[in-house]
Amino acid sequence: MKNETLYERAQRVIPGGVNSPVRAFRAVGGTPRFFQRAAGAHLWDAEGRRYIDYVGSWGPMLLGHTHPAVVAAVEAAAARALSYGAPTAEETLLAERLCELVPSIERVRLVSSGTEATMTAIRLARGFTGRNVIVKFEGCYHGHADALLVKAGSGALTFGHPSSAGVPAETAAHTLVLAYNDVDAVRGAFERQGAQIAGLIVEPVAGNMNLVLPAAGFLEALREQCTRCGAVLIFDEVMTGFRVALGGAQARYGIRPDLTTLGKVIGGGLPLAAVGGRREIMEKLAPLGPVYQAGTLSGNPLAVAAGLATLQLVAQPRLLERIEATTRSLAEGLTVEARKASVAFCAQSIGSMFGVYFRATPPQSYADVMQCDRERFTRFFHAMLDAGIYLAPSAYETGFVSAAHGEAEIEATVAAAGAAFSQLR
Ligand code: KE4
Repeated sequence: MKNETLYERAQRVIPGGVNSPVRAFRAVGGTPRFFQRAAGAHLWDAEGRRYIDYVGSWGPMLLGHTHPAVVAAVEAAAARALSYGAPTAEETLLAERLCELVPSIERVRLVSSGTEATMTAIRLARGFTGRNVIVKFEGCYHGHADALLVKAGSGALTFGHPSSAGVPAETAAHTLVLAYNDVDAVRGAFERQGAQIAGLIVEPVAGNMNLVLPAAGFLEALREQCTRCGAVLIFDEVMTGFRVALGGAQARYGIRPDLTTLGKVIGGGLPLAAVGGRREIMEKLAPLGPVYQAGTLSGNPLAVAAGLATLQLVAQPRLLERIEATTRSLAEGLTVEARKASVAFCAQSIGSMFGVYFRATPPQSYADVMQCDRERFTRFFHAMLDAGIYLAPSAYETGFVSAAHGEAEIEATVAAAGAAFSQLR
């Protein structure tokens, strides 16, 4: 069946025809691809067309699609039960594994989405400190909890305004939005309002305004200011966890946050996320403490089985290093092709994440990202899609490479990019 037909039918019953906005291709135009099957580095759409996949379900598919060991683990779990709504030994095994792989996590609560994890982290920071103000950064996305759907206020230090309808101004007023990588702005905010700040949440490597790396000293400044003022430092590693390094960006940059949120990879493609960190903060959570949080399907046995199988494979020696090398060769190959075509373009990678930018140098800030040539990205995106390369349908998303991407996939992608760049001149 044609993608267009499926899209028309979907729009009759699902808002925008999709269950998550970015899937609708609104940023790039055209018809979303409806997929029917995936294996390794590849996807097949409803028309039977094959694509090399660089979205990877927005991060979870680090091992590649339908890895046999993960599928077998889910099948075995499903044969026993689909859900209990009661504790299982396997949830403890996964919790122990997360504490082992991410040492800043002393206690961890499993939930079903990254949004739930960050929403809980915010509530914990407020419950632990008795304060209300939350600091976040422009261009960082932490899911769609009200407190985090906030854009920068008019002045650098004025409180936020809702970035979505349906979020009360009173809610947004407790959120302060600063510029990513702006250490002076962070120091200023903590100088003025440090005693009111409950917590600061950050993507330690930003992946939701395209890929933006932390500037030297930025993460250290966040740690220093939160420690000085007794605010909770929250690393949102839903995307960076196990992609930037086995222990997450916190391991790569040597910063110990107070709370960490995880998701995506730890569920291996099934709905599973987590919030964890310092014992004295986490033990504020019900049923031990006064901060309420709950979930019917939290720790679902199929998702936990997928997560345990995934993490066991991800922790294999040199696997992440190999994927990092593949990702680096992709970024380098794309850059060489753009230079041959004299197109203003650059690419960079960290771990198994990569960013492509239609500007001369990698962006250091949200403002830099906004200067990227979106029109050229859109033409590039469609040329690559027509060539069977599935990139994220937005100039403001990060690309993901998996263990299943090999030389053949990288060579085919770089060749397709060479042809696409030549059309852009
Ligand atoms: P979910 O609620 O979508 O599971 O996670 C929210 C979230 C939290 N924190 C970070 C750093 C995230 O990247 C995300 C979700 N990422 C987007 C991709 N940019 C998910 C894709 C989508 O919204 O459909």
